[in-house]
Amino acid sequence: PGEKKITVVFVLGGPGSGKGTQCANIVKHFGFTHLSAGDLLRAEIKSGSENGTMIQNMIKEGKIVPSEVTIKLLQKAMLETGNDKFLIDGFPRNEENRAAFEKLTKIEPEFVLFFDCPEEEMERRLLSRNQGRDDDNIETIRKRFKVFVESSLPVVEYYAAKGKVRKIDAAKPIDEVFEAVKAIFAPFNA
Ligand code: UP5
Ligand code: MG
Repeated sequence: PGEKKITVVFVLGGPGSGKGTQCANIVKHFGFTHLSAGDLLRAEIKSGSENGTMIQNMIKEGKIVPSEVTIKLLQKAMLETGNDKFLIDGFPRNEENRAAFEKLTKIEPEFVLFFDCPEEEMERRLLSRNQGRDDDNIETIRKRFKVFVESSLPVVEYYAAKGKVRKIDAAKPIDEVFEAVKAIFAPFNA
């Protein structure tokens, strides 16, 4: 009572499905703050933190970093912004991430925005991204796809069973994907 309600949307989808690209569009139109768990972890590596080497090795192998590390970074970023509407991009990636976030923050997502894209299209995008990411090589990309199917899709299924998933065809051009995204966020335009 009296507490400001925090709105969280989890943005999920395979590697290269367009999460970051579409989050940038949502921020411009709907006043959310974009928190990419992957970006926060990469910033942690660059900062020279004691966890940096461990995080770097896990990302290179496409593995999921322990939730306590990721959740701490997300919580810190949420507090720092002062906003009350967040897009959490690329998290939770497994059942343990999901349960730990809920337990520690008591936050339930408003809904899950799920970008559905075939692997061959995601692979094409990642191989032509050229942003110097350590994990954008074909060996790591295959590992990322495997982890996504085995560990992350079950999280999407968990929320689908609760009626919370808004699925988007992410194989279309960027502007067409955003038209579909806009329709889902329209209620937040008030
Ligand atoms: N592009 C985008 N949309 C397009 C479209 N509709 N048509 C054509 N091209 C399109 O897009 C990727 C590329 O495709 C870009 O060049 C873009 O222009 C183009 P982007 O928006 O960057 O896709 P995104 O889904 O964000 O891809 P990303 O590679 O960031 O997804 P991942 O989920 O693989 O990466 P993330 O940074 O979330 O995680 C990286 C690693 O960090 C994980 O593998 C894991 O090791 C670790 N991690 C954790 O351990 N825990 C976490 O909670 C999060 C990450
Ligand atoms: Mg991304």
